[in-house]
Amino acid sequence: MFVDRAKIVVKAGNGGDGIVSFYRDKFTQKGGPDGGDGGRGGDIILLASRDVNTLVDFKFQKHFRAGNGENGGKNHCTGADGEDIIIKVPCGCVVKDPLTDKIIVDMFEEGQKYTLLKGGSGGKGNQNFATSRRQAPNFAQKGILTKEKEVVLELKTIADVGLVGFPNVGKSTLLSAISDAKPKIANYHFTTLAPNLGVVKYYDQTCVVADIPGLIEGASAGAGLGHEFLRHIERTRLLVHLVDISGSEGRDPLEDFELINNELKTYSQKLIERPQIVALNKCDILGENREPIERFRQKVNLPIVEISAFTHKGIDELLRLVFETLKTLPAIEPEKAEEFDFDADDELSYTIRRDDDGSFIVEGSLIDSIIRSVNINDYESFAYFNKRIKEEGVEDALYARGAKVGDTVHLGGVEFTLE
Ligand SMILES: Nc1nc2c(ncn2[C@@H]2O[C@H](COP(=O)(O)OP(=O)(O)OP(=O)(O)O)[C@@H](O)[C@H]2O)c(=O)[nH]1
Ligand SMILES: [Mg+2]
Repeated sequence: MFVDRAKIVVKAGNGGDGIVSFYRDKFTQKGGPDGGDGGRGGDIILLASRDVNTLVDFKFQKHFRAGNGENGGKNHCTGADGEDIIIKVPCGCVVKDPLTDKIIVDMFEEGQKYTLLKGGSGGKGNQNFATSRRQAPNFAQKGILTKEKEVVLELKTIADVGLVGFPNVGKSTLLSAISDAKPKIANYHFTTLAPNLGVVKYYDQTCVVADIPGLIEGASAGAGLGHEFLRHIERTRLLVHLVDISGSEGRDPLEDFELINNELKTYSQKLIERPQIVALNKCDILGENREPIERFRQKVNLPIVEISAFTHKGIDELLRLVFETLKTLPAIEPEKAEEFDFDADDELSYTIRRDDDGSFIVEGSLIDSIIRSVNINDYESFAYFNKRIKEEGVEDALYARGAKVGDTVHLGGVEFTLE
């Protein structure tokens, strides 16, 4: 099964919580704070690898969760970090946001790594919050909780040359003649159902050639296997347009040629502007009859090579021309990533609940975000914290929930009295 598009669900690890603890031993009744920090959550990392060439694995495994950081321990112990998850994707895998269709990253090169999601930071234990005035801090920070995200993976083959043409014109035969690839070849239409790649060597040069399923009239509107596979030659530098010049199936080679070009154009202007070399295949069938070749040459003003993928006639000339042309063409560039922030759409929110002892507990991403940007040890910073809480309407919300002056409030691990 060839799969070139998949949607996966990923989640980085939560940060572990910092803890509240005080040193105790036989001789020390009230030791200093020794609550350790939480560990960092694991990241979700993508790795481009030539070991994989389809996205089929993601049909079966769609969920990836990195490990959570462990909570801190007594005696200044930092919690263990969560384990990263490395997801192997084929080279040429473009990662997109399903909501905005923005390109997050193009996994272009073998070995390329990309951190898709960062694990949540661990919270600080109470060991961090002791000051000369507050020797027994009774609070610690929570770790950051991460959210599940969806991304779309789309495989866009990276090849130097794309082979296009009608079904049965000999594209796969040509690929097997010039490269190490062993595609299926047979005398019927749509033998090739998924792109085949082959590495072609010519003296000291190499290039990658992609053979795709045959196109027919109306492919751009879904006829035959449709034009879906043209995506796999979008990133080529050069097209080799194969024509059955023998007309062995009773079609006119010139009409075939124009028809395929029309389909390319309908798919994308860029594709029709791509340099083309025309390979007139199955010349062996024509024998001495040069009439169809001359007729084609009169009408088409492009580099034309007469070949037989079957007998290998003209193959060397074709390769020479292909490599000569490639030298003049710019390298393939990865697709540009667009500015994208996974968390941009996350609404910062909070909830208020009442504890058994009557105190109020305020929790949520808004509180986490405020508290993390504040150093509670520092007076000015703490004043900023108070100001933000007011500005965001948390104080009003507390009063609306029935809180009164003098009530205790727990907010992001900080305990204070409403005044
Ligand atoms: N006589 C002759 N037959 C050829 C030549 N090239 C290919 N063939 C035959 O044409 C038929 C189709 O070849 P394929 O290579 O499968 O054609 P294709 O273009 O890949 O076809 P699809 O994958 O269906 O699009 C096979 O029977 C080949 O043996 C050639 O140069 N001369
Ligand atoms: Mg084929």
